[in-house]
Amino acid sequence: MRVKIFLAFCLCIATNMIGANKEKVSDELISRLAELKKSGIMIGHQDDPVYGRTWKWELNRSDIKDVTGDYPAVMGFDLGWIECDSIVNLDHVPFERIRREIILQHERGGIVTLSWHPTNIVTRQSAWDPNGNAINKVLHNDTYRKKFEGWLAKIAAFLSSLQTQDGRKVPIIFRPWHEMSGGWFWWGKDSCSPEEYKQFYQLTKNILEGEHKLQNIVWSFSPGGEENLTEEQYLKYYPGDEYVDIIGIDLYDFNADNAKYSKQLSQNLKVLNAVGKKHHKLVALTETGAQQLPDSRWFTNVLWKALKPFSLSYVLFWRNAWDNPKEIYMTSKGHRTEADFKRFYRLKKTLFVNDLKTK
Ligand code: BMA
Repeated sequence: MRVKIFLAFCLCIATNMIGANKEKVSDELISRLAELKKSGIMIGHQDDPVYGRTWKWELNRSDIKDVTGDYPAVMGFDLGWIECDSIVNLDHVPFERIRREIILQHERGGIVTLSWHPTNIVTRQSAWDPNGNAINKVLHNDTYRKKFEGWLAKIAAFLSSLQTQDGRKVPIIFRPWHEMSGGWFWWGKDSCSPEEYKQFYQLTKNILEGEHKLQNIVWSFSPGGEENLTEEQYLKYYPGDEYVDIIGIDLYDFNADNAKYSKQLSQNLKVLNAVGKKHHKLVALTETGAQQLPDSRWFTNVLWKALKPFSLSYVLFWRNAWDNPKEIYMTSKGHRTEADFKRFYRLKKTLFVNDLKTK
């Protein structure tokens, strides 16, 4: 009997020790991202495997795979409308399908990043309604605080449902409350003060990790790019080193103004790299693209020339919207950029999912 008690005691100590040393899956992802950065820049695409320029909802398809035979290293998905208990997101992609694609991407060795465009919590209009003083209400009014906590419970349920067959949680990069330096979202610069924004971001993390005990989130902070950005400006809404793992910017080549885009991208990435070094954070171009891709050599001639000098974790191209021909940001079969994208694919430093398998 005594021997049995002793053995049980040892087992208990051993289990606790293993538990204490066990790394969070989010920390494993952060270490892996730091390692991968040494090999090159991972290429990503929003909604890549669920629809493309000329198709939607097919399985095992991707505009990038149609052109290169390979999936992107990073896939982005959006959780907008999960807060309303909708079964599809704001772009009509079923959440079941998103869950499935996240797990598939993880199993093939790829990375996943999630954005969230929730409806305005006060006005119930879209994410692009800056009215209602929503951040202040979530922070100081019990009714809205409760409502927000309810929303995060739904996010938590979804994130904790991301697991492989053997029960391991899938780590993801979560990028909530993005582009706050612009005034178009209800969490943006015209709707709250920088202090309120920081508290709101911190609250989000504290609830998801403190109350819901999620351990699979890598946190990303991504203001919009700006002309002549300074470090101080970049950090205006920064919630703090303990809340953020990856810093990024969202910057687009709108109106086919390649010169303006290249100049701004280089200048902004310089600032971002300096901030990343000082704060020991990974750096990414968290959203980008040339709207409608009028320039057939844009990928190698414009984007890559600007990106090449920098050490970045990843770049995420925005979606080839099935519902809006204006929102085309990625190549596809038969598109004028197809040949150039193949060249972009073959560059040693651009990483797609096959390049990650062994790493
Ligand atoms: C925006 C646009 C919208 C879309 C949203 C979420 O930038 O692409 O059309 O609904 O992202 O994907």
